[in-house]
Amino acid sequence: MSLLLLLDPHSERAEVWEQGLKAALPDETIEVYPHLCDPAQVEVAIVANPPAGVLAELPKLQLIQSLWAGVDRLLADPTLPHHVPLCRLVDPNLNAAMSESVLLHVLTLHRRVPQYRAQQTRRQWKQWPQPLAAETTTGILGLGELGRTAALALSRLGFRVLGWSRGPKVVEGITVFSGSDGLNLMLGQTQILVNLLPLTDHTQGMLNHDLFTRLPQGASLINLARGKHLVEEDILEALGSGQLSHAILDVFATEPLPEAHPFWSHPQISVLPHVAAYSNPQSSLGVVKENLSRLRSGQPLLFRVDTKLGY
Ligand code: NDP
Ligand code: OXD
Repeated sequence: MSLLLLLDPHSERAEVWEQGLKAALPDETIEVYPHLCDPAQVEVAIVANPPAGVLAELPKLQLIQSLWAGVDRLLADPTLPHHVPLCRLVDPNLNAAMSESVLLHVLTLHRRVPQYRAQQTRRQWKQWPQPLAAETTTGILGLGELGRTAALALSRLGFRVLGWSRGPKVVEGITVFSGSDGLNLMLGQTQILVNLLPLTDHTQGMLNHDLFTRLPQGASLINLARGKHLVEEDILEALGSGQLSHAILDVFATEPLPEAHPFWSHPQISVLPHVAAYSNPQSSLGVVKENLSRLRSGQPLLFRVDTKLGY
């Protein structure tokens, strides 16, 4: 069985993945795209945002294993071979890294860091009220692997945490909503909204004017999922009108964010270059190994994507 590592051609970490994969699987034949001897020999593709069209050219493919948690770019490839199982990355280290990001950004907003930074530029000494975490309500869109872990971490810190998922669920200490009525109820109480939804036909563009008006005035947004969840003109309008006070954005419809983009210099937007949680070769290759062994022994694969639902 031959394995093919297929990465985004602009990946800055291609070498780390290649070395990690070869060290984790010393007995396998591993090729790295585009240096490929015979496409007909490839049975497993280990991918991170591969160029569109390549997977369709591997006639013996039996497994597509994503090194990313989100598979929206893979599913957007019209030539993706849908008969081949697609599995995504789930990894405790990714959950831990994402929870750190969520805690960092929620605390930043809760303790008014952007406001104090702006005061500093004006040499202004002004102290604002300091509510405790228990007096602040955070709402998490998406209570999957990453959202659930982050919600629990916020709750441990004392925040009141609400969460929204597609189906109803129970998460200890978190008030969970689902459906559009549930979303309304959650938004009406949410002061800091965190997006950790997958990008699907249902979630694309949902961070829009209509959603912002359902939040209390002065609420803030943290988008750590995908740029296409957000309608860019609508966030600019909501910040300008005071409906929202600040947005921390880690992901963008176009990445890297173009130099001339208005987000870069907006005083109420903090821009981060898609760094909320990196997939870590050391820990995530464990999942790859496990799925290879399951494929060989005919056991059910871990973390298989439902390509109809899109996550
Ligand atoms: P999961 O698939 O584990 O969780 C997805 C959650 O979203 C589930 O709770 C699901 O509900 C909910 N959901 C999906 N569709 C809907 C819908 N239409 N309405 C309401 N809820 C919905 O994903 P992960 O937690 O592993 O990852 C989430 C996303 O985070 C990834 O898709 C990726 O885009 C992003 N990400 C960003 C990173 C970064 O560095 N910025 C790093 C890693 C991931 P239910 O539980 O009912 O199925
Ligand atoms: C992912 C990401 O989906 O890094 O894993 O965004």
